[in-house]
Amino acid sequence: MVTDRRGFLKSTMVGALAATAAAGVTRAHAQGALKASPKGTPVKPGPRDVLLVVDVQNDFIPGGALAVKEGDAIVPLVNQLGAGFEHVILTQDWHTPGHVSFASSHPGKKPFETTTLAYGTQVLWPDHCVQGTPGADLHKDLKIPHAELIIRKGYRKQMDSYSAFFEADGKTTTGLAGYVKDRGFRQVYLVGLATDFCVCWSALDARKVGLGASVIEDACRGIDTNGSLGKAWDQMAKAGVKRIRSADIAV
Ligand code: VGL
Ligand code: ZN
Repeated sequence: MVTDRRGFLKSTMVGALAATAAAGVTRAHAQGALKASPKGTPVKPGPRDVLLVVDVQNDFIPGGALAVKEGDAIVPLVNQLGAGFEHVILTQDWHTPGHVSFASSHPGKKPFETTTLAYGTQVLWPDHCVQGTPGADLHKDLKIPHAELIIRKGYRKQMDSYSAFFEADGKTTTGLAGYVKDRGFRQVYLVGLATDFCVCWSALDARKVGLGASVIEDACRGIDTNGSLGKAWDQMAKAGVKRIRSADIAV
């Protein structure tokens, strides 16, 4: 898809159009975005759109317990996008000490290995985002004061929750689907960490509860363990999750 867009941009680089496209690309670069939308007009978020900012927490930032490469690089862009949305929801990974998703809770297991639990395969992680610890705090530079809700997840000791909507059994609800429905939101735009886990699972579940879902690619970063990032994009594409860039949003 990205390749197609590049092809499209190249093929339209003529005359006045070239000037317009070039200006768009320069502007996007200055903002840390990668490419303007080939479809032209960026979309302005409306009252039924909500930005879901996933797990922008210290433990997922370089230096943190489960650092995502360049995790901090998205923060200015996430702030900028946040300012363009009337409605913003933040999520926080929020585990108990000794959580079942921690490798340290499984003798003989190392981080990034897997184990089988009642609800399926669980990737085992370094201890991270333990409730009330600095690693679980939102990144200090994240500035979206008008965010309306912070939803915490993964607080049941025996069950993980990548998704902001349903925990790892696919049934236990976090309450977010009900909240979003009550508020009348129809379309969720996702940014944050990590693309291939909490962002992906949240986007898939958004589709399951009947919402439109768009992942803003350049405002996310992935972990990519055992091919997880490629798999995540495939799954999202199949589920009708749109893969867009920040330049596609008018903020
Ligand atoms: C996440 C692994 C474990 C995430 C959370 O936020 O993507 N990944 N816990
Ligand atoms: Zn976690």
